Amino acid sequence: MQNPEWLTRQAEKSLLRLLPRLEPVLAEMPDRDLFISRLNAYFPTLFSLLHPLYGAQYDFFYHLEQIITTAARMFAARPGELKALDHQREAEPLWFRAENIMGGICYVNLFAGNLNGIRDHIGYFEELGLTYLHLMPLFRAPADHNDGGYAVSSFREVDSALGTIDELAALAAELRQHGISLVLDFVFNHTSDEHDWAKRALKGDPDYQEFYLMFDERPLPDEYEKNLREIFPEQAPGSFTYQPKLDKWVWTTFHTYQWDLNYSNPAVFRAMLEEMLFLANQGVEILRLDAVPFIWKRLGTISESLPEAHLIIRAFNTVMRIAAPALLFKSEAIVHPDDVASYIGWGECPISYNPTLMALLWESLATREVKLLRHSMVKRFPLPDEKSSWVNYVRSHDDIGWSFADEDAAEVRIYSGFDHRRFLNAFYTGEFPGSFAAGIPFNFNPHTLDMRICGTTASLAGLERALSSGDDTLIEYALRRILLIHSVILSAGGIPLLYLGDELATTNYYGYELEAGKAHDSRWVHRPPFDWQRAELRHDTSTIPGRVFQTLRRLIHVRKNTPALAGGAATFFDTRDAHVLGYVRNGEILVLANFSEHARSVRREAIAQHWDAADTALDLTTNETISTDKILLTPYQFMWLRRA
Ligand code: OTU
Repeated sequence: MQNPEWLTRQAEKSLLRLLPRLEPVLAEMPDRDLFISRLNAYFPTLFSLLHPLYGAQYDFFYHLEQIITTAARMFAARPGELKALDHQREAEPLWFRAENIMGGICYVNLFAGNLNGIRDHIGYFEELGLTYLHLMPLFRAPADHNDGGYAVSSFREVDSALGTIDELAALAAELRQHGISLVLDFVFNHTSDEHDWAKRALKGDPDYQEFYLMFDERPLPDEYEKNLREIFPEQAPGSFTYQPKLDKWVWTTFHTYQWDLNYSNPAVFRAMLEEMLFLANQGVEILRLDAVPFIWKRLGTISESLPEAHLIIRAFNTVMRIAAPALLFKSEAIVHPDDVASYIGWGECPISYNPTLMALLWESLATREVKLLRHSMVKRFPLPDEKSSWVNYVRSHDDIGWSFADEDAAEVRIYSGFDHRRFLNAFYTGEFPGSFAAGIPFNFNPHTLDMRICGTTASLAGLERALSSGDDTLIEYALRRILLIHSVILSAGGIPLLYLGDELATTNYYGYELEAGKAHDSRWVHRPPFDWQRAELRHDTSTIPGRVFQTLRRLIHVRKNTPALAGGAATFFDTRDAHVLGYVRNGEILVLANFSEHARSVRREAIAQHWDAADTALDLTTNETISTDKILLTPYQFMWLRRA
């Protein structure tokens, strides 16, 4: 590590050397002054991030020049409309923390066939109140094996079955006119083995072989593997794949056809920067950075969340501030909560999934106790940086992993995280006696006995089994569980993210077992084709989809019209009832949530320290006024209370 003054001096010198060399690009730029002023402002930071990564290479300055030239060219190509958005976001950088921000996520083909289909359904997004739409990977990818699009063959071409890149840009603009920001994945840890770079590498091009991590012999991969985690032990055991054409082993953290990029090569950083700016210039407002922990490797370590991974993301972010400042990063790290938090911040990823909350909502439904959820949130909900936000969700397109911290569990006298995870897996696969859930296993690892869970929200919450039992009480409980966990993500601080289809209480889709390319991956059980016939029932609250849809819609409406639900802070506290979660938002709204199928009550003494209770309060979720002396909660009831 160089000392800071030395770095500052080197940065100044480098910039002076760089500026004249940029002249050919700058000369064409009508708004060159803006670019230069941003470059002046951010170059020292960028230099201080890139130097520890690449400074020791003899041609560091060459790469620096390439990186800045890329930024300049992509800035020059940025459409005027998006430059206007840049100004707007710079003036209001914390727009994403507002109470009215509401997210939804879907696959283009499964939800609406293609990009034009998505356009046709903008009305549906508006009906729900969405302002943020995450379309899952929609780029060109191998036909059969593509990990649901997470094996990208071109970051510049939309899968031809879905549409074209121009249609994507047009869609982004149209969504924006409707107040909806487009969110896309940036799968930047790896490319598919059909990406042009991989193809060139396979043909023997040494420059492109340097884009990936390749090994001539097995001993080194073996040495690395001593410390690596297997992500898909069933479908893709190990972390390296032999390429007979090259007689080399290629690093493949995920599937054999997903080749990890080599970020120790600055040419990879530059090339991926260009792809990222290309997407920013199509009108994407938020990029979900996929699998952030894995982008840097070092022998003798687990090669996850190494310091260099942070430097790379920060460096990308800094270039965004120069060339496309409207763009924001969202991190996807489903790891120990300390590591999740390590990516969050204005200079790195201002937005992050909150997998700890997600997993512990399910943990609380299984145990009917909120102690681990409450304790973990007291410790971990506060954001490390004011200029950031959680994305709160109840499930995603991926499996559910029990990524809570064992030390948090021990602190609430759950002494074996291992045993607790085994219980949760038994519960959510329905094996545990009395379980309501109909989940299915994902990637059982016989060595570690680790396993994750798949299933739609409705099936995990008990609706599937309740419907087959025909028992009205069980059906009622299942619906209440679905609404309960959504009420938390809608009222805790951060962006609520709804997996589209869950608003209709969609149960598991077993048809995936018959579909080529899906059968081997049980995550497809919770990625059902969107059922538009079922959606028709949403207007009729006497139906199950109608009940869930209209209740969620109402909650979303309340959330969007309650400024006290903005921002990221929530004060979690002990309600003195083991089953009732409680937190206060911005000193104003008291949220209570009963995680059991029994009536519970919370006494005024338990809340008085945390919330200034009057004798009566208004429950914003029902518009009913209640007495705060002793607050009664029916099975699975939740309340958002404001002083009457
Ligand atoms: C992500 O998930 C995506 O969300 C998955 O759909 C992809 O298959 C995968 O990357 C590869 O691109 O392991 O089980 O800590 O846990 O990135 C899902 C991060 C995953 C990983 C996460 C990964």
